[in-house]
Amino acid sequence: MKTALITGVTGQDGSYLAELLIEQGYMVHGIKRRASSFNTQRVDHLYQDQHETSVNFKMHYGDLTDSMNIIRIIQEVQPDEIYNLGAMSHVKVSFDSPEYVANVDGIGTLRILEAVRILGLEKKTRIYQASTSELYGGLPENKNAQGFYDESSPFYPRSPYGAAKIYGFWITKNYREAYNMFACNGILFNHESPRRGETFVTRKITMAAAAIALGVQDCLYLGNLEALRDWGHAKDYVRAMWLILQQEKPEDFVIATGVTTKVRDFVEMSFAHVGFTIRWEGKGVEEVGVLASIDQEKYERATSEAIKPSVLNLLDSSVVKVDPQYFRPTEVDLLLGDPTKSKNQLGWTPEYDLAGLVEDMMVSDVKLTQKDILLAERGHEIFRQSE
Ligand code: NDP
Ligand code: GDR
Repeated sequence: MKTALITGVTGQDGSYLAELLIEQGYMVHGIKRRASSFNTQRVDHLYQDQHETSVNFKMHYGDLTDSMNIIRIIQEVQPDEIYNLGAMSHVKVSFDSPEYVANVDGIGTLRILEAVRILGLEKKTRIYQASTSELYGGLPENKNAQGFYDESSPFYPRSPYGAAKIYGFWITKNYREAYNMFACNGILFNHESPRRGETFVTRKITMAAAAIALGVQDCLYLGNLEALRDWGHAKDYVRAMWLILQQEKPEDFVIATGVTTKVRDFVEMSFAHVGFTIRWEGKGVEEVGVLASIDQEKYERATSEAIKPSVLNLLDSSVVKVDPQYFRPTEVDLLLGDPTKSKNQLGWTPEYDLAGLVEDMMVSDVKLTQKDILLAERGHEIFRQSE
């Protein structure tokens, strides 16, 4: 039985990866942070009573800012594979806490690599580092001749997050070259899912589209509608992480779909799921998305409900508005990855396309909103902070 250690196991990717590795027969250890409220919702279904005999999932309290803790956990677990997914992963928030991000996302990676070395596990332990398309910064002149970013495109990070992750990228590569360690970067483009954090743009959109359709929210406020992202499904992307560590030689790989889409188009696709057509009016910060029509059949299919009068009242009103507070001091305008190397060498192909991703997220968020409405009707208070 192989043993894996996942940092960031309570996050979107960590939870899907833990499921995948357990399915593959691994003993999975995860690092969770101590918090004053529950932060393990994404992995609660994997929890096992540690008194059982055949336990294959275990969590340890820890933090990537704490070297001693990292060394102790790795010493105890003796992992065959480490997936370093822990990070402060929100690009906009990284402008508010740049030092913390450097510590966790940058130096945190060093702590993992150095712990493996200190413990003499260089030969045994393979390491996956969660690198990111944010390293490219979206500079048009750095794309390859076909218009994509690939493994040899130059980096130009545009945020404290990107700057911290670029250290993580290079220190991983350096430990591979300096100490002959099996340490690899997956340069993953954006990937989303029903488990995506609520403040990333796709999830913010699908949650709002569901809430507006069900009559519990009037408007969705967004920043840059023109940004283009190469969006895939997290379930497909964690499979690529695993494949990267199963290769004969340690190498870095771009994981992407090769298709890029505007934020505004993701908005249209999400609302279309519940039968809403959006008409854009105005320009710049004055631009609004007006609810132009509702397709009754589609609405009923998506919600199993008749359209409420309060929802019909929204016709011709602005259900999407631009709020400059969501603009970033420096923006990454366009990301588009070339997955040729991962397709050829890893044999990786995504199962979900963008339509399938939107469908999966919308079905889940409609259900979640209906559950919230039901609970609220029965007197339970629901607190969902929309950002
Ligand atoms: P999430 O934000 O969903 O999860 C991040 C995880 O890191 C959470 O488990 C979080 O814990 C944990 N974490 C945060 N700070 C610390 C810390 N100081 N010490 C230990 N753990 C910490 O991110 P994703 O799952 O989406 O992404 C996984 C990784 O992949 C991240 O490193 C991200 O930067 C990177 N990445 C993500 C992409 C994407 O599109 N999703 C694309 C490319 C790279 P808690 O739950 O307590 O907050
Ligand atoms: P990103 O993801 O910054 O690409 O980082 P995010 O979903 O936050 O933003 C994508 C694009 O949408 C624009 N945008 C908004 N973004 C947010 N969050 N909220 C808004 O209201 C909004 N309106 C428009 C953004 O400006 C941006 O252009 C994600 C993270 O998962 C990183 O950890 C990961 O490394 C990269 O993807 C690849």
